[in-house]
Amino acid sequence: MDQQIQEIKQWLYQAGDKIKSSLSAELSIDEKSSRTDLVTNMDREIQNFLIDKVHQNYPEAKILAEENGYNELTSMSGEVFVIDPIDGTLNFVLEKENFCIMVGLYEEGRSKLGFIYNVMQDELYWGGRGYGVFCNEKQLERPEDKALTEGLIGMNAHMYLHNHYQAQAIGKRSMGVRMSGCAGIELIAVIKGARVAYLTNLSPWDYAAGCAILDAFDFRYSRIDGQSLSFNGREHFVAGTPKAYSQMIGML
Ligand code: 2AM
Ligand code: CA
Repeated sequence: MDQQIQEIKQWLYQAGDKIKSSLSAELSIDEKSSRTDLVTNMDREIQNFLIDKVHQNYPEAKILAEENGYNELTSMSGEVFVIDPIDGTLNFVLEKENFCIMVGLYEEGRSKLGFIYNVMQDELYWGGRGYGVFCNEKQLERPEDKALTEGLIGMNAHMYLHNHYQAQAIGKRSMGVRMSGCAGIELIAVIKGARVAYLTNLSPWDYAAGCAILDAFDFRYSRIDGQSLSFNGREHFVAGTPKAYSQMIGML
């Protein structure tokens, strides 16, 4: 297992180096469902790189990933690598920072390991049940179980603007609302104790790695109705410290 962790960390550092060395080159950008839903040549290149690594090292494993027709699986049985090659593609294109590479490893639908690499900060957060949580080589303490009223909440801008699921009342009850445009960065903030919760609308590759890390701390996450995530299509998503999560589920 330790060898597996080192191996996957190396894939992510290598993928990050590819992105960093491409930053001065011109990007090829395509629209997917709308003018704000983009895919670049780097999303595709990084996904292909990570898929090749999985195929070479884990030929039996299944892959669920955002681009190139890998975005659906009929079931989460067996060993599954869930990959988001660039999480926060709009930030990548417009800011050249505040984006992550994410890999989650699941076995029979249960989280095993999660990796979220904030490339420009050179911070690789990883962990899993029984392993604890680390940033690069440094082990992190489990953050204090703070209530919603005691901390900041990350939120999806669209949900806050349109007050979906009482998002504005939830924001008011917290110490303040924050929006980064990158699910990985929001989930890292919860893992570090910088925020107490995250309320949004996500696809499986946006939440798989973060949820595996949250499991190491026994923090909570689910669909907004409290049901388990399906790993199939976009879902309204809530995560947080046990206290903040229960308060939010009571309000949603
Ligand atoms: P992505 O960059 O990998 O698409 C932005 O609020 C966050 O939500 C990002 O992590 C983004 O991931 C995710 N997201 C998922 N589906 C989205 C969509 N259709 N439009 C915008 N962001 C989306
Ligand atoms: Ca993505």
